[in-house]
Amino acid sequence: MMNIGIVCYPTYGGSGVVATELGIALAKKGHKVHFISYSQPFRLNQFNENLFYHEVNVNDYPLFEYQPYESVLASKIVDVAIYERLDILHVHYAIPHASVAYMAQQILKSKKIYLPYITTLHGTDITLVGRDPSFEPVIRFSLNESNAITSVSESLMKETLQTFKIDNKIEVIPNFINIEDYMKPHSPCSKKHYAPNGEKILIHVSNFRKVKRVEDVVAVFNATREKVNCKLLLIGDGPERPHIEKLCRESQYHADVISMGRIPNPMDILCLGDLFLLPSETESFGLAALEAMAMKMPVISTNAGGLPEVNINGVTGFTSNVGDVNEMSENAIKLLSDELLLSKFKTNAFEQAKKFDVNIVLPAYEKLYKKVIEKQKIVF
Ligand code: GMT
Repeated sequence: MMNIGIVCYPTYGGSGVVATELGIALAKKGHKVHFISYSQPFRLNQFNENLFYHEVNVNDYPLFEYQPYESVLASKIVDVAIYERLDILHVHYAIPHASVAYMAQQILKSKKIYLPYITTLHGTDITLVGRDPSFEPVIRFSLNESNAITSVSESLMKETLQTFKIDNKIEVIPNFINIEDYMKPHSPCSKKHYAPNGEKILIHVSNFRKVKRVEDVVAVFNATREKVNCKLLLIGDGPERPHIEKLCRESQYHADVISMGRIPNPMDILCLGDLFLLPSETESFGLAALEAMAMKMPVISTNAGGLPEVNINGVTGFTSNVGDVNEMSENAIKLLSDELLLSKFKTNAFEQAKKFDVNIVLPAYEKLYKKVIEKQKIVF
């Protein structure tokens, strides 16, 4: 069994969710997992004797316009590595975690302790933020220094290799779900609450950032609602939410849209849905789509980034070019007005989700950890 440090963002977002679910799954297998973050990751909401959480607190000082979070995080990693005897550090999201991991590794080396680190790329760390020249040299360096790099999709792996000069190999380990969790009974409220007259339920879950193109969700819903009696549930919160709610209020179908904000467990709502909408500008993987599919929901998404690796066009849902709301609406109407077709797509979505089960994906991470630890023992 290994002592594993995990650094991640605790906020609502795919990378934090994947890091937390990975840590929980590793802990259940008997590994000791130490989360290091600036607040408790929101999905780290269960007890396990193998799970530990180390909070990074940055003290305020009048001199700082920007608090030196990276320095404090590096110091915390050093502390945890020494006293908890970490075998490996796994950082999720390259910025700034990969360069902080490198810094911690160097400090530990000076104390004759060797801590290998693995960087998992999640998407916007490469596709949006990472491209920014103000980050590029640091990202490239800290990726090349990583003892291993993983990417959550083939598409992100290729994009990273095109964007940065990376000499290191990038291993694709896709995101995952625990399919067993999705097979348990869920909803605390019945479908009738949202769809009293048997309306179909469309769902969108995201952090309401521009990249999610939530206005396209509204456009697809409005066009679909013209032909099919349906409701739209919007789950999540973020910078675009006020603008989206304004759009919905101006629509003739405003009474059919429910904007719920963040909910503790999306499964409680996903189990009510008939169709999931994810019209993102870019999506390295689309964990939200996979979670919906695990709940037997077909997906209407774009074909951007890694989405086609998850949502198979014409099988588990449909994929369209970014912004093609007409095609997305036509596909939504086609699915929702044909019970047989909808039921077939629901089954297909579930079957596809099973391929991303934790029991299939987790061993790939464990194997990589062992390989990296063994290799470093030889080098050091
Ligand atoms: O989608 C976001 O804005 C959040 C972001 C994150 O880093 O938390 O999500 C990224 O990582 C997820 C987990 O690997 C992927 O499923 C998302 O596709 C990816 N988001 C983008 O690429 C926009």
